[in-house]
Amino acid sequence: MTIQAFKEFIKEKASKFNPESIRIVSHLDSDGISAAALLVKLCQLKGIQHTLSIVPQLDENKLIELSKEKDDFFVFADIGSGQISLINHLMKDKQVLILDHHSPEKVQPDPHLTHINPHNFNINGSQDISGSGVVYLFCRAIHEGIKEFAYVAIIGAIGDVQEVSGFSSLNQEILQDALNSKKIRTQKGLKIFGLQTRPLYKLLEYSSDINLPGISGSKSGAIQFLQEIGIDPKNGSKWRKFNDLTGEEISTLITNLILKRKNEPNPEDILGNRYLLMDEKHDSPFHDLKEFSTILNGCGRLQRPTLGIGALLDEPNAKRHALKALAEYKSEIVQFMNWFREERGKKILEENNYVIINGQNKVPSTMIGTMSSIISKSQLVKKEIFILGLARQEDKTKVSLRVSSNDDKINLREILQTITKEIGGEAGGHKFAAGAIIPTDKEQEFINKAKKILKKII
Ligand SMILES: [Mn+2]
Repeated sequence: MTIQAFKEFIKEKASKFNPESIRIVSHLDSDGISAAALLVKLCQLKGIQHTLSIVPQLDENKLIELSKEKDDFFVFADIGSGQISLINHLMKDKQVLILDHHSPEKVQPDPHLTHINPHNFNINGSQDISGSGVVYLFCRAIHEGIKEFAYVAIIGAIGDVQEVSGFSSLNQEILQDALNSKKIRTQKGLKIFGLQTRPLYKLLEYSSDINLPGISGSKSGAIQFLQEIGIDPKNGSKWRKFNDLTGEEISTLITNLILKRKNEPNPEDILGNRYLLMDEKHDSPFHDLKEFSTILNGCGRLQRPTLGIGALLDEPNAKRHALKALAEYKSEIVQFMNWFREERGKKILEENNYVIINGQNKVPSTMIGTMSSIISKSQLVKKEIFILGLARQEDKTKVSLRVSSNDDKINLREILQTITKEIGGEAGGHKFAAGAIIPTDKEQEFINKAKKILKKII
């Protein structure tokens, strides 16, 4: 019922959508970039003029700035639901449409504002639909031609970590559109991180998400295992990667990994879904939608989101440059992960159940969330731990909170909101990945309060 009501609501709002030109304002991550690409496509299909801004977040200053622009019609995508009262107040003279899936601020939108958000229909916006998914449903209600691009919303959902052994609810419906359009196909594959990039033995050695007895954490164990099952880990002097394996070798590998795990609760848990773009060659980085999503994040973090949009709209030049951005992004990540390792025991604060990284001006604000996520998923820290990252962004400080735990009761957004309510700033995000913007002179106070709260949980 709720899904039906949500779709009816979207349909009704879509039927009234008839602007000559729009200003698209979207979020600087894979989901936001995917959302923007869908809106650009809709504008192309409908002959609507458009301009575009991609922003790291929507705060008061940004809204004041936007309100002074000459545009009459704004579409906020994957962003805006947390700022209803600011938008009510600051953008009175504009038409505003919000297409978002973040937890909304509990405020009635003024008549100049149309707010479309799954949470208002009891649909779980952290899992069942992404920002680009909401945009997709809206665009689909206006023009059927957008169905060709359903896979773009799948990339966005993957970017927001909504794919957990498949998709649920509205995401599942969008996936069906993507499959029907024959743009993508799905395939069961190994779900080990770094499949495209790491040498095979490292892939197995660093398999932090899944346990491979005798192999996880052991270089010699990984190499010996490969030799035992008849897969040469090397080709001449070069370490082989997963992509170098033949089809037969891949099935041998998978069978033997499952055998190795015969005493684990779910031996087959090494297999996950892959979503593959039919038009891309099998060795193209754009072939696998998970990898595509990483490329979009790279474009965003390097402040070149339009390359990501171009890549989604299949522009060869943009795709070429997006790959360069990905390479740069990866080397930046390596650089800041090295910084993290060097500063342990120095600037990094570690206690039983938290790690606090105060990056100040040393870590870019566009990198701190990614770093916190990577650390929380890595073997650098133990399980059941919070990762709190801070970094300066112009005259403010950006905060990211992650957790490596499967405890359903933990709600990171609420933790950050509790603190910002006391010391100022704005918090948003999701249960398992949340962020905030605080005044820089409150950094220390924020850290002190966070320590107290985090100590009490887990
Ligand atoms: Mn999102």
